Amino acid sequence: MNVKLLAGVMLVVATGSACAADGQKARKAFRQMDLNGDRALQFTELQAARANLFDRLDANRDGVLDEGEAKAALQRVREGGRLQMATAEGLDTQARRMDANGDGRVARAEFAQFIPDRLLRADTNGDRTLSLPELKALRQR
Ligand SMILES: [Ca+2]
Ligand SMILES: [Ca+2]
Ligand SMILES: [Ca+2]
Repeated sequence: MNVKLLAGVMLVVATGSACAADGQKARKAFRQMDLNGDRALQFTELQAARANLFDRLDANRDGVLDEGEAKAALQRVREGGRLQMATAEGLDTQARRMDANGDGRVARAEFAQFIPDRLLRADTNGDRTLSLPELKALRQR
């Protein structure tokens, strides 16, 4: 299993929706993820969104993302033109962090719990919530 490839896919797909370059798309993604409607993105809301995303990517529904599923997702990311972002993220480190038990596969819980470094850093006041100003700063970086 190519965990590195998988991590790249996951990063772009998940962070891409939260900070899409296109403002309208970003707003729509934000409204979908902001479950409690407080106009801020709690990490718990992000994790719920990632669990949903996992279910979309897990084509054979076995609760684990395999290489074929990762490649299919990567293909979609490529078409969306977001690949550059993935390569900038320090994939090795992120991949190791996502595969929490180190068995070389990414299970649904591991995937959902994982918060990409980019988003951890964006939470500048450390309250595990991304406020609108914090998200805005993220998009400008
Ligand atoms: Ca919220
Ligand atoms: Ca699967
Ligand atoms: Ca915050």
